[in-house]
Amino acid sequence: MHAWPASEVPALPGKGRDLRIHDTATGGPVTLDPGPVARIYVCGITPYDATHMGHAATYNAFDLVQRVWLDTKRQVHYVQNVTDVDDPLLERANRDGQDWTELAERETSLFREDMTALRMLPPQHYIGAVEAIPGIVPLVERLRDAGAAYELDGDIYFSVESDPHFGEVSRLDAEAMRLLSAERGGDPERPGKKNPLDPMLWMAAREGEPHWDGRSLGPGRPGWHIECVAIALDHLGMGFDVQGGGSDLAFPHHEMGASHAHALTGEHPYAKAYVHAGMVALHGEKMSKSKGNLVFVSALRRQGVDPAAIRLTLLAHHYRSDWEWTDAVLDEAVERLARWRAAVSRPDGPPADALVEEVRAALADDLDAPAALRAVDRWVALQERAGGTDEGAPGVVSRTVDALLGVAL
Ligand code: 5CA
Ligand code: ZN
Repeated sequence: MHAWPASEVPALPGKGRDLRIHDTATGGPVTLDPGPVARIYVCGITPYDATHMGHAATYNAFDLVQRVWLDTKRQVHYVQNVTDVDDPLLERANRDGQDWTELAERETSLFREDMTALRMLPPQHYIGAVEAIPGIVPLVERLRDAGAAYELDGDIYFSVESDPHFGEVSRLDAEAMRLLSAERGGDPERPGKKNPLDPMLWMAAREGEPHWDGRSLGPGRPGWHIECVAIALDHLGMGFDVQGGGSDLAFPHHEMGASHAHALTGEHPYAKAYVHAGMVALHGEKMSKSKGNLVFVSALRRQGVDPAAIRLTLLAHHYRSDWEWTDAVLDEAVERLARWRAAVSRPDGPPADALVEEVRAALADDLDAPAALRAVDRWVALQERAGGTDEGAPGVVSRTVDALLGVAL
């Protein structure tokens, strides 16, 4: 499917820095050394209740990854999916008495509009689960034929024991895995499975549910994890640089995805770093579709909130921390945006060369956007207090904020 339009990324003077980022699989920082083309896969939305601030915060984190890479003069090969068929989507469509394909299309369009408004760089390949099915079926057949998958009443399950690296992404103990599996789309209680954690690869057609030709698998639809693996392997191949998503995807989604890919290719690793964004909460609880405690990007836009202020609110929080969306954090960003805009609207100002390096250094150090904002705040405060005579400075600040933070002043 098509993605959304890209905003221009201005080139900055000097040279960008290599990204050091926290990797869930090693539990510490890794300095990434991508080739001339950096490769990133970011898990996309399941298209209903989009785009809430939790979504926006997670996509903001991976937009920064790309901006740091672009600043090092690398190209970025970015792939994102849309889970446009899955249990929760079908459940929501049924609940509301609407056609699931219409729901998915409408919400995906809204997501595109929100991403455009927030100036998130688009993926080069934006792929729906449904359009990926012809590529998924042969992978499941291969896993089954290699003995890494088995049948249970017509459904096909992946055997986690087929991957010696299973568990290395999330590094959780068996009990924690079991609890999270039940919570996040797995079925550890189903009798007859070899291991309770084994995830479904192919679900045989159910009465009244959509299904597709699965060749030797029979009619059905794909499991969740194999969807992302099929798309990532097709467009990026093994050993890509970053697998991204929110922290709720570390287990089971990214753990299972890595295992599927290891079993399919015999290669390791699937991704060089597994990067996870913290959870945004509202009223003390994780913003989630199931609880319905959501603040939508589109609702704020309709109320006239500048998308740049929404983006500054996201940037004011470190991507790895869990944080709470409140009116106050948005108000602070609105005020900051106004001050920044006034400061760069003057013909001259204090020198800005050091600022470019400060913002670069902050982002290269595990995407420390709050530190980057503080650096800009310092320049703005100096401009407000004393001004300066450097004619190019306001332009340099404006282009730095645009190129590295995605905020147009
Ligand atoms: N379609 C799958 C991924 S393949 C999925 O998880 N979709 S989603 O719509 O539920 O979430 C999309 C992205 O937003 C995921 O990376 C998820 O981790 C992230 N996300 C969901 N809720 C929050 C939240 N409250 N805070 C931060 N990120 C969130
Ligand atoms: Zn995914």
